Amino acid sequence: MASPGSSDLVIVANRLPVDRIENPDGSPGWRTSPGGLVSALEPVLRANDGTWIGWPGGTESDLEPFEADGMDLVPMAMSAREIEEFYEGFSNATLWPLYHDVVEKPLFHREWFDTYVEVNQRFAERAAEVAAEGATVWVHDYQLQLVPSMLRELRPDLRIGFYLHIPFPPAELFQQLPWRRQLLEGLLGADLVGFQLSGAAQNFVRLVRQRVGHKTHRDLVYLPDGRTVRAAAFPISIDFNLYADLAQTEGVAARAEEIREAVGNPSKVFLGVDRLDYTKGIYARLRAFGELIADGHLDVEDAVFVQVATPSREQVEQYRILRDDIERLVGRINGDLGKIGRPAIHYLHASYPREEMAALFRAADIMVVTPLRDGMNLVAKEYVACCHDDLGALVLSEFAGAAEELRQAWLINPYDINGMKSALLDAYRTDEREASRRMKAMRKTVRQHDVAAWADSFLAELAAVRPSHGKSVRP
Ligand code: GDG
Repeated sequence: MASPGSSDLVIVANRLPVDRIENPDGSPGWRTSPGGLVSALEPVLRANDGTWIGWPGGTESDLEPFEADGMDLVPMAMSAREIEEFYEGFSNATLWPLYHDVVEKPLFHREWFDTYVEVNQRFAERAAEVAAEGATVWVHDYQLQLVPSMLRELRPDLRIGFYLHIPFPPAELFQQLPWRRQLLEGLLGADLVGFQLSGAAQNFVRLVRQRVGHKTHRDLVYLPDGRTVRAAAFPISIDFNLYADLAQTEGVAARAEEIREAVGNPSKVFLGVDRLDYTKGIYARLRAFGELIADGHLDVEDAVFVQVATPSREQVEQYRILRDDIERLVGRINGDLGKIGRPAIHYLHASYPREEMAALFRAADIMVVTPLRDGMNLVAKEYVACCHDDLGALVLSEFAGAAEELRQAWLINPYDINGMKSALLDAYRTDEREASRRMKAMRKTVRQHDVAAWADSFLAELAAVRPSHGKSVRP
């Protein structure tokens, strides 16, 4: 057993919550990158001598642990080859498409998996050094599925939780993976395996029964060594108050007005905000909007679509192809249907500060979220939180995890273009009473189930598995 460190709570994630910046004196520094996960975990990390282990981006080596915003951060170096094979390769060109319904063909390369094993081993070793005796270690996401079992091997005294942010596929798809058994066994190193939805937890338990041969009962897996592993759903959320408050600031209100003005003050603004990813259904949604204009149901003087596509994974080939496809489509729709000063679609390939996002949400009458498959989709919840006057309509794919909670959205099947067109039109034509009835209900749901509640419930459940084992984490 490795000798223990001093942290009672260790977060292990592919990325550290920081970005490289240049200090005023020219020296390199760090800035914490705000995100839901950080804001939810920061208070628990502080209360428990917590440490966050992850890759800070880039290929710098010789990085020393440092503190940022009161959090202890342990940077993991990544070589150019590891970025290519572990991150862009196995994580984002094998697992990502496989876990998202194979909407793109997953690529299977043996050397990518070997590098995935190496990188996971290094993360596990670092966590084993940092964690105190009996500490809680919470491992995040698909890049690190082998870490739980590797870590348990090194430190059987730890309480280990794992959370998957993306969907967990049905057995019929997961089975394709040449390394299916290794991944299942990797996850079984945890005491608690958390998923966005209960269907994913059920997929996992069924696969463990079929492929690894362990006994299972409901959400429990019984291991031969007497340990049990629980698989359950913990739908992730956002910091509701942060978005609700931000949307009501004067600056954001004024900027929202400016945005509406800039797009020609149409009667309705449609909005899409996504990482430029083939799972997000951007192409189909823009096609549906374009057809509504071509059919004469919508007029460019009256309705405009703003699509923010945040640059993402630009080194992965499928992402480059997707970008070209979408840009060709936007060009064609605007070329065929736009007028001088009145493009049908305002397309922005860029990323913006959070205030600008809040202003866009506030400026939008109809938020269009149409993924082909999505673990949760936080954008849908952020929009709801920003609709401070209860107005605004959400068109939401049934295949986003968020659809299980946001039942009052206009739910659509993103593969059904006609269905999507009629939902867009319905949302466009809805009266204020109906929009407000739906939005009120959704705001109540997101307010009650915010990201702090998510983190608390996961950690409480983790503490409840094997209560006599390990220290407990203070809320
Ligand atoms: C994965 C799962 C699951 C986007 N562009 C900008 C920006 N964003 C922010 C959004 C939102 C986040 O990034 C994206 O989260 P999503 O949930 O929508 O999607 P993924 O990135 O695919 O996240 C997903 C999530 O993990 C959490 O478990 O919900 O299903 O796929 O917060 O607002 N933020 C800023 N500028 C941008 O340009 N500031």
